[in-house]
Amino acid sequence: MQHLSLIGAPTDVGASVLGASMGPDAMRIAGIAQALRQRGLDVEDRGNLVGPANPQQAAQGGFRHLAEVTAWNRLVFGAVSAELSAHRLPLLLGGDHCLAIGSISAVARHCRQAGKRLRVLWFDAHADANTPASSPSGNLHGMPVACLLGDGPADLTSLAGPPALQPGALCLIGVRSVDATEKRYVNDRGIEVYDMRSIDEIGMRTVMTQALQCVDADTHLHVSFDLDCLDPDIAPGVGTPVRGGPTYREMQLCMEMLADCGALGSVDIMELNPALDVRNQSAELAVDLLESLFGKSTLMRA
Ligand code: HAR
Ligand code: MN
Ligand code: MN
Ligand code: MN
Repeated sequence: MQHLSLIGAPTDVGASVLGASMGPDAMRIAGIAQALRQRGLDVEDRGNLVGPANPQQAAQGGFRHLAEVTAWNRLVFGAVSAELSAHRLPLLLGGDHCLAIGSISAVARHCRQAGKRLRVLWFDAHADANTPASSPSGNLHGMPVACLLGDGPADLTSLAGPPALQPGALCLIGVRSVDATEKRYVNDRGIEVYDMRSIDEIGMRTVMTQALQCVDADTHLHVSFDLDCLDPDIAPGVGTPVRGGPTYREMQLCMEMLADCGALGSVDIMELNPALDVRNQSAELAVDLLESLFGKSTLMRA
């Protein structure tokens, strides 16, 4: 039996648009724990972490709310580390995407200790690869990719000691809103990216086959899912929607292929903003996709 722990991180300190702080409870209202238990998983809901409020201040030195973002990421780092040590799969309920710094730093340290190779699939409309020098907004949810690669404020780049990720461990999927500085950052480092154009051209099946090519029995697969990756027609409850994202069927296929690869070790489900949602449909969609990620299939498969 797979053992799974839900960790709520109710904050929007890394974003401009308020409301992602209500994401964890909206996913609970959509029945996340019950749905995953129906899949035969042992699910513990650890409740919500308690961290600092959002001070809603302007950027200073290139970023907003560094102290609060650091405090939240330390909490997430501790909570995710505890679940990994207990051989449970942490499922982080965001909260804005800056919190992936804490979760992936914890996963990276766990992999170093366990001698496992880490693979991170980052599903997002955005590249999240700004640094304080390049960020147009100062919002730290636009910088987690760079922080995890070692570029950003030291408080955030060194949560796990050395940088959490090497560029080759990372793969971005679904991106379609990338700042010029981010484009250079990603290309200079040779990061594997499947933007919407490549999904259009080669199809989601080939994208996922390639993204999972290096995954083997010694790999810990981390899925960091920013719900704004999805087309806003089906997932309106996000703070920074961008038109032209993957369809429901494309994302279901992604989740099913991830389930089949058998290497899933940890998950972030981020940026759900119930204040912008329509009758909790984005939360319900997130739960639906998670069911597929944890093995729900239409029919028995050989
Ligand atoms: N690239 C822009 C910035 O850095 C926008 C970031 C949008 N936020 C996210 N990221 N939801 O996934 O401000
Ligand atoms: Mn383990
Ligand atoms: Mn993001
Ligand atoms: Mn995004």
